[in-house]
Amino acid sequence: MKRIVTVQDISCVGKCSLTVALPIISAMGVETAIIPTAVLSTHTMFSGFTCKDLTDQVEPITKHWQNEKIDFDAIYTGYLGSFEQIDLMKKMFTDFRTDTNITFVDPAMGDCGKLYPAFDEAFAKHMATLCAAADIIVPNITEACFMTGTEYKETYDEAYVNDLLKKLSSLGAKISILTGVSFEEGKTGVMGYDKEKDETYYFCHEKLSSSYHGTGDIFSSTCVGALMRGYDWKKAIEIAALYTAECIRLTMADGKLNWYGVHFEQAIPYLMKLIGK
Ligand code: PXL
Repeated sequence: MKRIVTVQDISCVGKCSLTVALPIISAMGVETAIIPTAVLSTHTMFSGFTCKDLTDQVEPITKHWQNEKIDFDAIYTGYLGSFEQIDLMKKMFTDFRTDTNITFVDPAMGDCGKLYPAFDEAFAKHMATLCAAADIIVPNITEACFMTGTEYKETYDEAYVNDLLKKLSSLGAKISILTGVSFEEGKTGVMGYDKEKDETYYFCHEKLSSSYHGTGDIFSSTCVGALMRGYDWKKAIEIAALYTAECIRLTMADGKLNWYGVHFEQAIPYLMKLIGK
């Protein structure tokens, strides 16, 4: 069985970061170690959330693991809350590098042209330095624009997306995957670029009319799980996109106003079918 470690916050309510990564990757049959970077009462889109920072725990935890010679097939970072946490992750990538493992960065920082309340442009530029150290990165268009200093556009063409992918690749990652890429009404998808093979791949599917919080984390977690199950990155993004869309479909079908997160739990049987389990 493969073992990964994911490093992100625990938002106690809100179905994002560790509370989706841990169940999804575990359900995919992959051992999932965690480093919680902070404990929040909810994610930061709520007002009045509490937050206990755990940055000072990261080094003692990783040092212990090094003493115990614990290694990981993937290191996956999500929402990080400070410059210091980004720097600690860069160190962790170096300290835990093996001949075969992968580093996967979801630079969770914003959406729809805006950064989340806790972040500014300097933070996005610093996150770009973590992306530079990763094998695979999965920003959405907003995050990619902030990291590369590109103007954010609501409507765009393939040339704009290709340009963004090239700029992301020049940061340093081997494979750059842009989420939320839509060229036609009613469709959305993901577009990836493998710099070593100079290969681009676009997977698109039906666009659902609602958008929910935490879907980026669901996409990334599923992608890591699928990579660990042996799928190549192109198949992994297909599986992740289809599962995320199904989570949204089930949430919409529920009919009740859902002001946080999606019903990812109810879509787990579908995910198992996607990975042939
Ligand atoms: O899903 C991204 C995310 C994760 N963690 C926290 C957040 C957010 C998005 O707002 O606030 C704490």
